[in-house]
This record gives sequence, structure tokens and C-alpha cells, in this order.
Amino acid sequence: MDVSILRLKGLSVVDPAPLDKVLVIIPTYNELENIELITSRLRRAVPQAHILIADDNSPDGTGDVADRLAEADDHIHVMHRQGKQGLGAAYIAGFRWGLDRGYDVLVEHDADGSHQPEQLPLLLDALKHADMVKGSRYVTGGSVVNWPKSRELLSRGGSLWTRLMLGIPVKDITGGFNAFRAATLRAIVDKISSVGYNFQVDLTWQALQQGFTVAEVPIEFVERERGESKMSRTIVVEALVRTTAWGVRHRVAQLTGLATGLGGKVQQLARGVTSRRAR
Ligand SMILES: Nc1nc2c(ncn2[C@@H]2O[C@H](COP(=O)(O)OP(=O)(O)OP(=O)(O)O)[C@@H](O)[C@H]2O)c(=O)[nH]1
Ligand SMILES: [Mg+2]
Repeated sequence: MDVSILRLKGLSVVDPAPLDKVLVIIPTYNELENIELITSRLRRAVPQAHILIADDNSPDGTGDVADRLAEADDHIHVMHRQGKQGLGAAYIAGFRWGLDRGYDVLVEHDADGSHQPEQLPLLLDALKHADMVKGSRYVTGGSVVNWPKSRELLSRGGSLWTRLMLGIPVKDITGGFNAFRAATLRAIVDKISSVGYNFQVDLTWQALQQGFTVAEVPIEFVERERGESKMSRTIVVEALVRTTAWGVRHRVAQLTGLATGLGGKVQQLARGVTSRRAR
């Protein structure tokens, strides 16, 4: 078990809505080598949570393994999708599935081990005091393990560019280990149009624009050890073009006095975290 200590002194509960029914959504495309390990780690780390595997008809048979896992465990569910349509589309379908079934909390979680199930309790804890919680590599206490310098530079550069363009103090805006209250997602899910990397920026940007509180908590992000990355040049270009367009629109609105302000608030909860990895 991971030990995570987060002091939330001074933060108030934003919403008394229950946070008991948790759905962790795992989008998969060719994650045969990872899916079993990640689901068993999740089941151990947060036993009450349900898991939805959203598989895009992976050619390597990930969907069949997911079916087998679901048969053996009533906390595991599978959504079979027609073909590879991008991680954003899989998440949106998963969010709608979870909202329709009355889950209180919905979580984004990659299959490749980059997001550590043992750190999920930290995000769920912080959600008592926020509307959306981002696992953050770039707040104090956060870290990246085994990334080549070039990849870290791309990620940090992308985050900085987005922060400057949109004028929001989120340190790790492209981070994909996120937890939402159902009410937050319900308010933003129809507004999300990005499919690739920028999907994470889109969710955070929409949440802030709708006046929700976004908290960042430190995580240790681990480079995938097995299977192939689906990151591509197209995904990076999509992110760059879109955030720049939003930023320009936002800045023009500010200059012409038409900007409504963000309404939302960002909190960085960056103290007192220790973590131990379980494998
Ligand atoms: N359903 C579905 N899942 C996808 C798709 N593309 C990626 N994924 C999943 O989304 C998660 C993140 O994808 P990764 O390939 O790890 O992408 P990444 O984390 O941006 O890249 P790396 O850091 O290099 O691993 C993994 O669980 C993938 O299997 C897709 O088109 N459909
Ligand atoms: Mg990955």
C-alpha cells in the first residue's frame, strides 16, 4: 500500500454531495501486457471503486482479457467500441456511461502504469475540497520517473505555453490522471471537442470557465514499461493549435472588455506527500 499524507488545512468542503460511488475509467488500445496488472493494482488500492475499461477494439485482444476480468469481478465493466477513435472519445463515452449509472466520482486513469493506482486515494481525498482534482507532475512533491529529457521538455513546454496562452495558474494542465465530481463533468462534458492530448487541457479549461475549483495534487508519474505509446505528432499539433486559438480568443475578449472572467479557482496542494510504489 502506498502511504500518502496530504494536509488540507484551511480548505473548505465545496459541496456536500456524496463521493462514495467511484468509477475509474481506463481507455485501452493494445494494452494486453498492462491491463491485468493495472486493474488488480486498482482493485487493491481502492477496493470500493468500480472500473470501466473502454477498449477501441484493440487488435492485440485487450478487449477479450477485459471481458474475462469483468466476468470474474463485478466491480469491473467493459465498453467495447468499434475502432480506434482517440483517447478523448473513449473517455467521453466512459463519462456518459458513468453519469447515466449514478456514479458520484469519475476518474481518468491510463492503462500503462504511468498513473499509479496507489496514489488515487490522494486524489479522492482532495476531491472533498474541490470540483476537479488533477494529479500533477509539476507541483512541489510531484515527479516524473524514466522520461527522456526530450519528452519532459515537450511536456513542460506544452504546459507552460498553455498556461501563458490561457492565463491560468495550472502547473500540469496536460496531465491525464484526473478525478471529477459528477456535477462538474455533467456541466462540461458536452463542451469538450478535443480528441488527443489536448483533451486534458480542454477538460480543465472548461471546468475553470464554468467556475469550478480545480486542485492539483502531486503525483509520481512513471514512464510506461510495456506496450507502445500512442503519442503522435498530430496529437501535439492539435494541442498547440487549439490552445493558441483559445488563448488568442481569450486575450482579445479581455482587451475588448468582453471577457467574463474565469470564475474558477486553482489550488495547488503541494505539501507533505510521500509515496511508495507497489508493483
Ligand atoms: N480506447 C482508446 N484508448 C486509447 C487510445 N489511444 C490511447 N489510448 C489509451 O490511453 C492511455 C494513454 O495512452 P498512451 O499511449 O500511454 O499515451 P501517452 O500516455 O500520451 O503517451 P506515453 O506517455 O508515451 O505513454 C492508454 O491507456 C492507452 O491505451 C484510443 O484511440 N482509444
Ligand atoms: Mg502513457
